Amino acid sequence: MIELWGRKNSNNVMTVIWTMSELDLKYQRYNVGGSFGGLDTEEFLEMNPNGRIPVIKHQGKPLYEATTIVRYLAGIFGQENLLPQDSYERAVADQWMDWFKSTFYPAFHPTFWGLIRTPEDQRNHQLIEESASRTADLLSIVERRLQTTPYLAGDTFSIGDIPLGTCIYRYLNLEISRPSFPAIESWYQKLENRPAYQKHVMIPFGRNNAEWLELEATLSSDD
Ligand SMILES: N[C@@H](CCC(=O)N[C@@H](CS)C(=O)NCC(=O)O)C(=O)O
Repeated sequence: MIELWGRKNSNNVMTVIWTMSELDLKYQRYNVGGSFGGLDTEEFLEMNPNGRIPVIKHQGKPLYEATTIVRYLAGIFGQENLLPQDSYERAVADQWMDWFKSTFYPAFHPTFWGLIRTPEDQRNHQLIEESASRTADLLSIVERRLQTTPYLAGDTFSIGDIPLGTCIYRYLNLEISRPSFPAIESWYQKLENRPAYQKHVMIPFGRNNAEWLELEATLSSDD
């Protein structure tokens, strides 16, 4: 049985839960992080000295970094569905995961954090605007890619779609102005049809920090 540490409203945790659900894996999840705390205990820091979620333990061995966990689980359990068999296509899936982490997420994070995780009177509006504008620029790269292939790595859904897929739900459901991205919308509709995405990613996050915290308080440790 795989163990997973992390509150399920964290996008990095969702990335792992969505993957495990696509792979039909059984797991035990512990609610830690955010208002649940628990990231600064000796026991947790021994698994992840960064004090961050998600962390998994598989066969008693800990692993952290969401995309690393996704690659690991897909490598063991996802040969036929999540992991492209063609070496080039597999590398393209990896490329989009790395791009998400190194380029997209740092650009998008201030938008989400500013609007949803920061009380209104403490918001840095200029930072939010710059982040939203940079995010839209980066999504135009994704838009061009998805005009040529149905999924990021090619013809089929793969691990390459998962990290950006978690954030795209949030991006498209934030109260911000967005350029039109028809190819991204059509990719998102395909994700929306996946039961694992509906259950684990399409989770309401509220319209502000107060609503976020209210929703977080209702999160159970059941999946
Ligand atoms: N690079 C790490 C980032 C992990 C991370 O920053 N996780 C956030 C949640 S998305 C966290 O632990 N925040 C502290 C908290 O939840 O209390 C990864 O990709 O897994």
